[in-house]
Amino acid sequence: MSPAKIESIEAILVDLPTIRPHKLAMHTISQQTLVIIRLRCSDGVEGLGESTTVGGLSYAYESPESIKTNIDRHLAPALLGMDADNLNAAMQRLDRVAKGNTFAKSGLESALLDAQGKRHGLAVSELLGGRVRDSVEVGWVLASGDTARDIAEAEKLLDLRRHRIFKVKIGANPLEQDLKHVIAIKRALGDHASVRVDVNQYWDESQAIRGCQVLGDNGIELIEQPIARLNRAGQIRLNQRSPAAIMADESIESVEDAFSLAADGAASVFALKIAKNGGPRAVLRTAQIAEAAGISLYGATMLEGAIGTLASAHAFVTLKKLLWGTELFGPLLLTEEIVTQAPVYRDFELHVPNTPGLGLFLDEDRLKRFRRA
Ligand code: MUC
Ligand code: MG
Repeated sequence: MSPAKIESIEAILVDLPTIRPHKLAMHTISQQTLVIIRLRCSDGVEGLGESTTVGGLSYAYESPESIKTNIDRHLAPALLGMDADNLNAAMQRLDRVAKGNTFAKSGLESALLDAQGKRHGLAVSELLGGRVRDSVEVGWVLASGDTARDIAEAEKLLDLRRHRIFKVKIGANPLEQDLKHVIAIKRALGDHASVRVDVNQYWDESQAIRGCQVLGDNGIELIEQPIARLNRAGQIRLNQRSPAAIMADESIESVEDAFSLAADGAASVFALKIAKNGGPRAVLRTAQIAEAAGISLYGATMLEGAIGTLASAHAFVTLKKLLWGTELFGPLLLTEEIVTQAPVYRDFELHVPNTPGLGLFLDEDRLKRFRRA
């Protein structure tokens, strides 16, 4: 039998409301735009992927609309007619056609993996070499902007046994106000929870020196991207002096970034995002760099819906160590689902299906209702 070919690729924008405003330093999210990829093959198999970003153009250099345009105009045409099972050939062609564009490439790589898994009856985690666990711990992000509301939200989620890791979004307010906010949350939750922060690059080095010291002294375990990704020398200095671990997030926009951060000693934890590396296989290359360099790992998100979340999770369950857990909570922040079976969250963990592909199918009625006209 001749090998299945890639026959068509569709990138679909889907606008879904969030359960509450989600306030990051640079942008408040009250609606998330998913970029869903449908990749159809000549044997009738369809693969699903997701190329979602956060906050329009305020977080990264690609917006949902530019991701869709670049897929429609440049990336999809380059893949049509190729062998659907040959991911090496497909991804190498995309790297020739497009510099960067890791969000678009991540959705396409995920869709190829989903199709391959469905075709051969294997879960994506098995295609990636095999899982060493069936579930991953999932933290929650406190980002209502209000201290009392964040504490009440965290206490409720602890009671429900849904999350015991909380990342607090800071950076938009004056430093001392943000420090008071985080310390109040940590005092209220005590030893029942791990509390971390994400500054989204909003401090300068002088603020970061004080911020990291005070937060570290008050039991905050992890400080994500305190200063600008471009200030590499500052990141190295902070990583040497902060009492709390420093995690690189925005600093990693490619596997090569991960290598140079590791070589420079600019972080002791890496946030792994399939979207920032170019797919589930690409993110595992970053994980391998980290492992070789003695850097620990966190399974991060771009607030994807079910498809991108499970594409990430299938990669993360193959890792030897995932010391800092994950934040694969994207589907829980959305009020609506566009797949037939929502991902399963139970006892602080996301349970990763072991059925073919990603283990998901689209709900066509819901997709029709929420897709952008
Ligand atoms: C980021 O900066 O980490 C991930 C979780 C969240 O709340 O925002 C995103 C982006
Ligand atoms: Mg971050």
